[in-house]
Amino acid sequence: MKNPPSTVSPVIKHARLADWIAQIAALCRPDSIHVCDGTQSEYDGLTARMVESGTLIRLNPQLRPNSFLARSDASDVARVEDRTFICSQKPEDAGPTNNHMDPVAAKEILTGLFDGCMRGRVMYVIPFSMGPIGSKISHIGVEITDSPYVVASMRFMTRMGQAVLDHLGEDGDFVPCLHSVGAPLEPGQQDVAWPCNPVKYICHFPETREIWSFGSGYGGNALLGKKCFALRIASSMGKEEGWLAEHMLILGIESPQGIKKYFACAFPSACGKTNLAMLVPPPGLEDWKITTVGDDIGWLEPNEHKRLLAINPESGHFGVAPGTSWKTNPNAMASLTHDCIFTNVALTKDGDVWWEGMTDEPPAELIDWQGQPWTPGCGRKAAHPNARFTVAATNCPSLDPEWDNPEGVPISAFVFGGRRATTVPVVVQAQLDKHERGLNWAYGIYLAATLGSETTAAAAGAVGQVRRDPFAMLPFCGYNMCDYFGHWLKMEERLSALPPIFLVNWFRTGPDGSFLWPGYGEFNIRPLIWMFERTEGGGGGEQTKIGYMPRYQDLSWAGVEWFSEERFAAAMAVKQEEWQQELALQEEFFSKLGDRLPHVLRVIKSGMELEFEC
Ligand code: SAT
Ligand code: MN
Repeated sequence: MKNPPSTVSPVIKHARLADWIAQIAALCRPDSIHVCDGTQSEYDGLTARMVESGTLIRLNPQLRPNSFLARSDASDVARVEDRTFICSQKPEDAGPTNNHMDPVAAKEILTGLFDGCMRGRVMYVIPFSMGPIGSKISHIGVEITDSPYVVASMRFMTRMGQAVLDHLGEDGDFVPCLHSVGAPLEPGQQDVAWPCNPVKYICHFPETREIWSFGSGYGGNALLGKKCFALRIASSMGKEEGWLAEHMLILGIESPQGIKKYFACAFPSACGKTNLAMLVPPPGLEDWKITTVGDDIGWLEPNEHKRLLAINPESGHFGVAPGTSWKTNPNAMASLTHDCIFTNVALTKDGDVWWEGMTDEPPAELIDWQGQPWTPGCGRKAAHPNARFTVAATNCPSLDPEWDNPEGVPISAFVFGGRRATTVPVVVQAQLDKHERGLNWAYGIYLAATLGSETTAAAAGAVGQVRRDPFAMLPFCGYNMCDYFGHWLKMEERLSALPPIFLVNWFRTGPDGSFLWPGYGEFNIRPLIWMFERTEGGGGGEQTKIGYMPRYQDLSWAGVEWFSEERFAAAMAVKQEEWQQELALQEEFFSKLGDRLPHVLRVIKSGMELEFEC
């Protein structure tokens, strides 16, 4: 080892963990090693050093106490799906929707890239728990990273530090998560504010439960507890062990009578999950209460009574800033008033933050997300469309009292939604009269499996194209998508009561391109209330070709009497030609999935083709 690391503290009593740290240090050759204890003073020290080095800008403490702005490199602003790999032994276990790499070949390339990659830097060791420490549903990971920004962010997003080490004991299980920005410093070389590498690899080894991520410092590429562990590796753990790791927010909904339920809702990235999870019931419906368990990921497991219980494995929010305002999401705005990190938003003259949609009128001048002067007419966006905030869940006023309960919360319904300008109505329940229990479960899985959505800025690449995003898990399923559908189908045997499944679409537009449904804010309480009533055996509606749908009179319009029956009809229309097209697109997707696709999904699709005279 060229640069022997300095003292390791806290002391690691776990032999396998100590070995792994030593092995990675020998490979990456950092200047020193820092094992994170997760304390506030550690965080304060890290952020102070990042302010000194230019990675963070301290925001005006009068306006935004204990908060910081980070500006990423312009090339490192989102998840890189084409550089994300599932490295299973057999390519067919990664399946047709994932990039596959042979695990031995991947390790060889990665070992080459990690060789000496932390020279001139500190190697941080972050012990973290996904889920409440000690919960039966939780799992532990250890991330090694050379990015202090990642350490600071992981402190919000996970339970991390000494308590996790204590829980690990001398031989507890953990998922090793290795990360480097891939930018070693030569002696005397000046660092940049956001080091990263044009070469990127985000590799997952489901069989050995390891993650290796190289080259990016941004979001899901670098905060390895999130998409890499809590979705890709965890989905494959759940397949083996009989539970589910899902791209789902979890919200609590309480009726005026005081009946409380929890819904698990899956939407693709940047489709308003945070807004839905933090919804504030509008005037006329303030007797209803919505509370937040999580805004992005849910781990769901049947208990000994075959009841489905869920935890949010995260402990913070990494939310999309643009579009977030006191109008669209007051709870998020309240969360962001102190102790948070913003990435790639604009800086105001008085040292505060701004992004598109935060206020109706933009400030007269700003510094944009790349550090350039900005004025309203300049033709550029002030914040990057995938600009983010990172904040502790405990900052959120709508936080559910059970959010940290190690037992989890019982799930009463599943909601799946995409961003679709046409075809898909505001809300439909996956329930067809002709089906029995098992087949209606399978029908719900069919609707989730064929979910389509327009792409967003959350991933690098073109924005606005409809792609199939089954269960909103396309970029996050750590194994063969067909086997994943099979795993969901099998849950039927593992559950005594099957939560009803709903499909929703907040994004349908009229002929002039404007939204028929008023976006993804408080308005969505109306379908939520109808879904709540359905779980209670109520909720009026009618049978249609695609399921059970509310009529105009079945939703509450309290406070928004201006929303006409005609407009509702347009937002709910199930059109023959659109569904014929939709089924043709689904066929394309099914053929791509190949012959591991569960037969029942094909049978259901054929039934739909008959209905729509394809
Ligand atoms: O994957 S990220 O955590 O960067 C954000 C997302 O896509 O939801
Ligand atoms: Mn997400």
